[in-house]
Amino acid sequence: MAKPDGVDRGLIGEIITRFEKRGFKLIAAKLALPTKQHLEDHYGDLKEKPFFPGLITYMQSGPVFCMVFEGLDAVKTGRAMLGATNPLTSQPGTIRGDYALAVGRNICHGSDSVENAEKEIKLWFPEGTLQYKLTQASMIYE
Ligand code: DAT
Ligand code: MG
Repeated sequence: MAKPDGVDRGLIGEIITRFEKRGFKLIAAKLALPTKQHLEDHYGDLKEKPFFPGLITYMQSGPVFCMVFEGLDAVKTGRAMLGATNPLTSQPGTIRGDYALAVGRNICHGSDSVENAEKEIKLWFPEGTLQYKLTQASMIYE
């Protein structure tokens, strides 16, 4: 997901491009203005954290762009492409390491486990995702 700062800073295309070029297949995408309740469901495990109210305010400060990418080890590889949560420790070459400085403005979200990815896909895309074949699949996978 491109967070409101990622959308505002014109980074939707950059994020999609990085995942596309890596070989991942986009199977769902949309802009959304989530409600407070929706974000509290999304970040339910962080409810007790001191930064939680600020996180929800930030996440409601503008539209987010939600994406589902499919491919080999998509969760683990996707997290590596995003970089560490705090951009100050994100490696250069990662999305956060190239475009962000502050942990509370880290421009993107990525599911941290397959289980959470499944939950988040259901939460953000109740209408489901699209299944199709990339004609280049045999050039991406052996
Ligand atoms: P991630 O987004 O890398 O999965 P997380 O799930 O631990 O990280 O936290 C969700 C978001 O909350 C994170 O992207 C930015 C914000 N956040 C995390 N730790 C924070 C902190 N110490 N201070 C401020 N915001 C924080
Ligand atoms: Mg997380």
